[in-house]
Amino acid sequence: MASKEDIIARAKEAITEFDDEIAAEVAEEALAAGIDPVELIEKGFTVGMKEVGEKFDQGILFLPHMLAAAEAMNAGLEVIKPEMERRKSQTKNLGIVVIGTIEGDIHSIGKDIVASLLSIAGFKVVDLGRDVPIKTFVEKAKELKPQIIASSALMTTTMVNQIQIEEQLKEAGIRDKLKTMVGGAPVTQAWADKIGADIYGESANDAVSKVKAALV
Ligand code: B12
Repeated sequence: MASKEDIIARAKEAITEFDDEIAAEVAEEALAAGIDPVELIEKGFTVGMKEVGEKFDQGILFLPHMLAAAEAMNAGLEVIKPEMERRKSQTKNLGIVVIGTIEGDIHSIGKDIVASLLSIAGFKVVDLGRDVPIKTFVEKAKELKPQIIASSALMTTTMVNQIQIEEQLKEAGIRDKLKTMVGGAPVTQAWADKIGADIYGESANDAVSKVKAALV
């Protein structure tokens, strides 16, 4: 049987080669070998995605490549989903997290992973999807009274909209009733501090441990 390192390396390669069939195949193999699906995502698929992003940045790859890489990643995640679901059912409800990709931004893969890991960790996650209007975050905060409102931003041009979440929650008079969490590739702890967000999560695992530290 292939080693764990080998399987994880092939998961990364499936993304950089835009191969959805191999991505699904490697995911099956990883599950059969008992590899932690979270590790497969973070050390394999995500690393491949980052490489594709860097090459896009350098003008070596183009938009169709990013799309194909995203499709390959989704094919791999699809295979892992049932195992993630199985883990979920064994946990209890630790609180409500409302999450979405910020207005103007359609990147959803990272947000989906964060949502899925929070859910496995025992939180009730309400996923608003992508390109979510600021007013929807605020409406859902009023309606569901979550402990956390989390937003994902993958672009420097859309992360500025996270300021609006802070402001509109204040205007609605509910900012002190919940905690805000921000994340996404261009988002940093310094950005979170600057806009007054309570929690910054660098990765899905980081998000889970910080939400737990804040609430549990
Ligand atoms: C895949 C991809 C796409 C796919 C998205 C498919 C999908 N369904 O999501 C497609 C092809 C559709 C796409 C489109 C575009 N993209 Co694009 N895309 C990417 C790429 C290559 C990877 C993103 C990704 O999925 N990474 C994998 C995931 C797992 O990582 P992640 O998102 O960072 O998430 C992790 C952490 O950040 C964190 N996290 C994420 N969200 C959250 C939220 C919270 C609350 C927390 C705590 C943590 C957290 O946890 C996650 C897991 O560990 C990035 C490159 C990059 N370096 O990010 C460019 C990138 C983000 N895209 C970019 C651009 C420019 C675009 C387009 C504008 C291109 C165009 N000309 O049309 C459009 C966007 C249109 C729009 N309005 O949104 C730029 C943004 C530049 C900028 N301004 O900052 C990037 C950086 C590429 C580049 N180097 O230039 N893209």
